[in-house]
Amino acid sequence: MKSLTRRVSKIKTVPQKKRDGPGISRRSFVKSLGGIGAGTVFLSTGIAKRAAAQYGPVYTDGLSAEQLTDMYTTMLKIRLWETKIKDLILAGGFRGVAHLYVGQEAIAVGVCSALRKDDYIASNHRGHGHLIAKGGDLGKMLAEITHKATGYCKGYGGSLHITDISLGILGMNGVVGAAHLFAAGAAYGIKVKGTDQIAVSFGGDGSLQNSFFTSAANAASAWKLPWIAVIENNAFQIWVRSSDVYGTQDLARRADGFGIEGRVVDGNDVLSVYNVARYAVEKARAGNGPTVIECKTYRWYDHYGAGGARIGVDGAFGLGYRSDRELRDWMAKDPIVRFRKFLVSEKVLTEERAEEIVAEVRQAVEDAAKFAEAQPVPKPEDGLLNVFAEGSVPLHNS
Ligand SMILES: Cc1ncc(C[n+]2csc(CCOP(=O)(O)OP(=O)(O)O)c2C)c(N)n1
Ligand SMILES: [Mg+2]
Repeated sequence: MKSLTRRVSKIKTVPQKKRDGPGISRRSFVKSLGGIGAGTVFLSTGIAKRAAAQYGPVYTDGLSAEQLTDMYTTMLKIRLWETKIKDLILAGGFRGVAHLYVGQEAIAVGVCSALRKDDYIASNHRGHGHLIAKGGDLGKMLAEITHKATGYCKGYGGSLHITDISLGILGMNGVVGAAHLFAAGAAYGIKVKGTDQIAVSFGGDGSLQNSFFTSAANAASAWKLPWIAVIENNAFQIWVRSSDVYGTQDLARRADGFGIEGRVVDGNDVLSVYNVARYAVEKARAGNGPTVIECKTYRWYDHYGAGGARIGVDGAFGLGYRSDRELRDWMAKDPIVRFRKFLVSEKVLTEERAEEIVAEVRQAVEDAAKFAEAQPVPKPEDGLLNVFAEGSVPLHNS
């Protein structure tokens, strides 16, 4: 185990702020990692030392075999639970809408593994992964998505509004970018209360296009709020390629103008994401303000639903706005396959155990689907319950 933690500590971390600075060039640093898709990404000992000095603390150092296995299991939960939803949509009779997160699992798991249960997350329309990584229940989530009376929001909200305050989940949200303002608001509340919690917002590359992020970033910077904005850059805003509508390649640079530290990370490498998230969390808990983390990634399915997908086949092909080849290139960087290879090569898991976990998660997903299927739909006569508040609101003195 000792040697594991030592070797895990050599995982890459490339803070954008320093990557063009003196010392090891970004090019030779990345080259030393063995390249994207290489599975394990160790640095040689000499470079690791210099990288730690140049690129800051390496938090993956302290991860136990149990934590690493949990991260693998949670990524699989997201993958297989959403794959089930895709198959249900294709089989027909699926009630509701779903923006699938498959391909981006390393981001939700890397970030949420760095958080405490009492920290907050505010999620967007592609948020199932965030919720599962923060401890959301697979059965209750599926019941909500299929509008059943025992779902998270009693079937009223569907995929886009799942909330569980007891887990710090402030809700998914269909309004692009709004999560940033929600989380910054929660971070303001944390500051007023004087606790050491953190509030994280998840948004896509499109979430920087309107004023929610601007307002949130401005306030978070001015008041040093414990806010972390995670930008999941999956290259598209619906069917529009982000590189066609942004003048900058690294969206983390948007943070510069607000005086906020912006970092770029490989969003398909769960340990790299964890490392930079943990850095931002430690910084915010110590009262040193916000961070914007841009994670480069790719979604495997269409913007929503299951267009171009088939039952039993991963990925959505034949879509007009992207090439199958581009999708296949990204599927070759599958964050779960990469992490599993790493865990097996580090002897955290055997191939047999890794496969057993797949079977266990598959069973949990089937159980969740059976649970959701058996749940009742809300009664029409209850349609106006939970819409209006009951009781009275005390008058304000001033
Ligand atoms: C304020 C607002 N504007 C427009 C939309 C329509 N809309 C829904 S998703 C989406 C694109 C979001 O892209 P991105 O933030 O990159 O997230 P991704 O879907 O790629 O995960 C848009 C424009 C919306 N829901 N809310
Ligand atoms: Mg996007």
